[in-house]
Amino acid sequence: MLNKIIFAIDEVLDKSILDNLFEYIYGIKIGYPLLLKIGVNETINLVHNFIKNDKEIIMDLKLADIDNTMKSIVSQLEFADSYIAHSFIGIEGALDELKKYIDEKNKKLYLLASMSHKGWNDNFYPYIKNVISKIDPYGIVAPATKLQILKTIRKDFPKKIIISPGIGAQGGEFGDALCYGADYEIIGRSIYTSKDPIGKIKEIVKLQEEKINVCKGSNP
Ligand code: FNU
Repeated sequence: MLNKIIFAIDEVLDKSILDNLFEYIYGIKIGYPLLLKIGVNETINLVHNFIKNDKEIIMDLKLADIDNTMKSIVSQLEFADSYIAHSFIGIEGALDELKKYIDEKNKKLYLLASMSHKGWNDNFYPYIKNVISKIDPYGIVAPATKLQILKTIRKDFPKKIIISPGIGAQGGEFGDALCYGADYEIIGRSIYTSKDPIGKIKEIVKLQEEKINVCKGSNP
């Protein structure tokens, strides 16, 4: 079975529902909404089975600060495997030290290359591309709502893991980002607002599989 979903948990869920989704999920993405609603310890309890069984836990706080502050944040969230940071903050005194710190802890850094909302300005992409090239993160976040920029980012970084939000609630179609170069699709509301999250996730996996079968071998 295809295992290409990173579940964005931005809402408090029943632990049993989450555990039932386990086999369909590659990883979990956690951000401010959940951390602020239930706190760090409750969050750890909620995703305990995923931590124990080595599913990737991605901390999406879009770090964008000086090195010392970002390192302090990461040090308090060590249950995560990976951390997302903004690229626009630049290298010296920010991403260089953060990358070193995350490497020392054997964790992973994802850098944002472009965002999924309409107002994000991709004219800055050449600058962001340069930062990403120099920092050499584990992975990149790129939007499923803008497939041409996703395709460009994949071309520019052929070996990086690309994770892609903007599917379902934000308008991207399930499976499209996988066809345009993403390794995983980040999906939140489409799953957790569904009355039947398990049924919904099964349906999404099927749609992803169908899309991949069509685009496989072709070059969208
Ligand atoms: P859903 N997210 C996003 N766009 O949506 N990290 C970005 O460009 C980005 C993100 C996150 O819409 C967003 O914060 F860099 O409910 C949310 O947690 O499917 C998730 O991806 C999308 O959730």
